[in-house]
Amino acid sequence: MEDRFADKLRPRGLGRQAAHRGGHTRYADLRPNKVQMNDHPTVIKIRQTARQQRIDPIDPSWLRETALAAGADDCGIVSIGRPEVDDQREAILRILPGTRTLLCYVCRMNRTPVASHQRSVANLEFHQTGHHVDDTGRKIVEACERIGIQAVNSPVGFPLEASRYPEVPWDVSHKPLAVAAGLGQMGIHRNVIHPRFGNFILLGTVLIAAGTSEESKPVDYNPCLSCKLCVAACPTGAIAPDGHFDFTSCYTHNYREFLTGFNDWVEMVADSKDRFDYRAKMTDAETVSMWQSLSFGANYKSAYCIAVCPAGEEVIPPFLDNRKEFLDRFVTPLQKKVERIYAAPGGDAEEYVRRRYPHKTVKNVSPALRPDSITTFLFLSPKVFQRGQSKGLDAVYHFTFTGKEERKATMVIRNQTLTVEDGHTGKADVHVTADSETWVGFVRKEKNLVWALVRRAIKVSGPPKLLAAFGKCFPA
Ligand code: B12
Ligand code: SF4
Repeated sequence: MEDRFADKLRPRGLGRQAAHRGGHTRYADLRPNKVQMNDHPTVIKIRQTARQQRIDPIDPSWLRETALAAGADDCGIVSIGRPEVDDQREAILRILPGTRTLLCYVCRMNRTPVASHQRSVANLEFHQTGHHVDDTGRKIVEACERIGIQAVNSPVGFPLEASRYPEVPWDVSHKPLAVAAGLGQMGIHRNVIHPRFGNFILLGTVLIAAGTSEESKPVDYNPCLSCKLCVAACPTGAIAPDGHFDFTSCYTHNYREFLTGFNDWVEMVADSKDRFDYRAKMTDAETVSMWQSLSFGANYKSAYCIAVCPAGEEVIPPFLDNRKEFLDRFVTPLQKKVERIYAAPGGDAEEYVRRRYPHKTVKNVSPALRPDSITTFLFLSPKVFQRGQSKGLDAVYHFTFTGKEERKATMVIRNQTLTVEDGHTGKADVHVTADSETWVGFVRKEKNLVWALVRRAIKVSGPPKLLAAFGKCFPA
């Protein structure tokens, strides 16, 4: 009975030897033999049709016209050999082996909705433009496939390669490629500013497995005016006037309902004794917001840095005409907004909001960016390091990890900067010797430090105050 059913499913022309053996169909058994392949209708049809020539190299003006027709507002071309691609080349070639050209493009966002203090309005514009960027990439890929060229569009942001978390979960970093493609320069707020459209753009990149004869050069000036309105508007203090970007401050607030912000919420639910305990931790509005993010796409909490930026030829006129009016219209409403700001306890953002925006409420949450190995501990440390908390600290920490992951590393905290190096360098002020799994468990708050010290799974030599000062730089 089973065999007759399998016979019915077998495409015509396949040898009878393709029957199940011992319950498993072997792939080799399913292949048609050569005579049957020659008789196959698809094979006959294709052999009789004149095949389109693969066009390589591609005409650069065809690429540009295709990108604009697909929905891009501007585009540029970068060859895979360019030095700006050095740190991404390997990842790009893993996605599309044979990539020789990167077609970078931008899609404009409507400025007034992005500048709105209503999150629903601004988020809709971010999401819709994000979808438009992805659609544009798909259409470019479709056009390339029609001329026999393989191409891949890289997501605007999400989905990410989530399984790689907490290591970098994306492969193509659009910003440096857009800069190489002459689509703008990064402003003090780390977003790419287009000479005409300003920072009201989202970026896309299509990887193309063919060459082209021309490519773009970076814009020879930075459209950023250094007006620092982004510094003034950011509610978390993530953008410093000196150009330092505090990843954790931005991520913990703006991405509260994304990625590990979501992890933290799940753990809050899991830790709650009952509904009343949960309600003590989360307001009804926050739960509704989480539901909204899950249903309609995760919503950003701020992006004020983009909203207030006056750079770009099409954006700047009202700023040049009347600065005070520009500030009153775009910056002040965001500064005055009464809202909840998510911040790591004891981190730089918490301090900043309490000092700068006393009318905003700080809610302490964990960024939940935690390592799962010594490698990810060393990788993530600079991302979560809080330079404000390291003021006055000048110390060298040597780590010796034993057990599952044997590794030596040096961390130096000096001039409010953290550097991480492999091996032991310089003279240590503090030496930590730790079983690698115990250390990771301690950083993840799964293992108790006192218990680990008593059991000698973690040993510390050096002044305890330097160890405490170290911990203060990494609020969790
Ligand atoms: C990671 C990321 C972020 C991070 C870090 C941003 C940053 N400044 O690098 C966070 C979560 C903070 C973020 C926030 C925002 N982002 Co974002 N983001 C990205 C993403 C996925 C990669 C960024 C990147 O390439 N960085 C450059 C590399 C070279 O930076 P880096 O110094 O090596 O590493 C930094 C980060 O990448 C991060 N990082 C490093 N390793 C890891 C590992 C993990 C697990 C995580 C989570 C982060 C992380 O820490 C570093 C410190 O800044 C891109 C999409 C993409 N695939 O390119 C969008 C992108 C950069 N984001 C964008 C936008 C619009 C935003 C927001 C406005 C979101 C919003 N709508 O509210 C804010 C703006 C914040 C700001 N002022 O920069 C746009 C920028 C458009 C433009 N005009 O330039 C992009 C290009 C998306 C797109 N396709 O258009 N973003
Ligand atoms: S997205 Fe928000 S928190 Fe992040 S830098 Fe911009 S204004 Fe600040």
